[in-house]
Amino acid sequence: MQRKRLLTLIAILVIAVFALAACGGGATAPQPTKAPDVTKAPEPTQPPQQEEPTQAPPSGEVKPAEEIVVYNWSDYVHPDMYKIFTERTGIKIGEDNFSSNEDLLAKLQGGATGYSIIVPSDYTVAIMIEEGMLEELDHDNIPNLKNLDPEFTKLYYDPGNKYCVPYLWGTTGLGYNTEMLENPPKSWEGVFKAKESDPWYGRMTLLDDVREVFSAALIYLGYDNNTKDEAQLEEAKQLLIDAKKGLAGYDTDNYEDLVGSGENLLAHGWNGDFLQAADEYGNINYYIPEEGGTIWIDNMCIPKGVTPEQKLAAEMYINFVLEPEIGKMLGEYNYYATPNKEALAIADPEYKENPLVFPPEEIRAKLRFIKPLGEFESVYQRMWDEVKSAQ
Ligand code: SPD
Repeated sequence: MQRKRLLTLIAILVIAVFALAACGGGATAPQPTKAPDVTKAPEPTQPPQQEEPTQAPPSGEVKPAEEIVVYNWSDYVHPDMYKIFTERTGIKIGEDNFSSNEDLLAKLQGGATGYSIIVPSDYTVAIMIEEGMLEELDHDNIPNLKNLDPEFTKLYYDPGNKYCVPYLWGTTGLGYNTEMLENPPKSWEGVFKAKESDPWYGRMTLLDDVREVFSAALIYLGYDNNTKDEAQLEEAKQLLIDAKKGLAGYDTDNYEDLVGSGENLLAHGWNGDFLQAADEYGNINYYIPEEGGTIWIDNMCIPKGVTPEQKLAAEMYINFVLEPEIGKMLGEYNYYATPNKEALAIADPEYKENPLVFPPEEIRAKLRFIKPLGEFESVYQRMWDEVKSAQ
């Protein structure tokens, strides 16, 4: 009898200790936060195990298409994302790539069809909505919209996410080879007025992107990067023409690899592209020059002209991307910032505390959005053509 009471007491004590441990009752010191090292990658994320089906196709007459094509920027998905989605839904995903918002716009305006999801940046979404180029989203098919940070549901170009869902956001600045360049230029002046004695002279590239390049030049000159003042634009154009002699070229597709391999030392480009390449080459860093840079939000949208079946499959894919585990996997792999608050809640500290992915307030204050300019967009394009064709 006494032994039985003793055993019961021991059992209660054991259960209590386990319960306390499970509740985190054990005292542990908070981990100190350390500045993230951009040259070292966090461990690749394990593809999440399926807990529940992504989303049962809504009952009704429409069945999702068997295959859809996403028209996206290159290197902008986690390598397992499409596979996981296909395993869950049976819907296959193909991908085609564009290099700039202007290329995407021109292609669709030129009548390209076959894409069920496109990924334009903020100002291009505004243009596409204005031109009636996007389908309205059926929010009933995208219940994971609730996972978006509220900040991303009130965007100037699409309040209430009527036409699109933010995918990732990032910044545009300069990346450099840390082994071959000890002191990269702090100011855009080093890019636009490079001297022959500068180690990066002739070994740097600018993005092949009209609005990004003019934004950098206008920010350097102290002007609004969305100016409609032709005299300011002329000045920026002349600066860009004079800067050409110090450039290896304009490049949007391989600039980070050319910096990593040491062929170039410095490049204008997107934060996540440099940080992904830093994983591969181990010798790249990224920064925003002292005058500032640009900030942007890329979005998943459905172009007009898709079939109801493609639209449903596209909405299922958008809903899938909004799952917390998928959002975490996508952001951590690409080193771009997720707009998904539930993904962020479960993300690794190394990701969410990386100031090159989530810039601190003093840097945020120096970042500018590229805005839609209506008819005036053609003035930028004309000046860009003049820059590109100048000898
Ligand atoms: N490799 C993915 C790059 C995505 C860049 N999109 C942003 C463009 C902003 N002008």
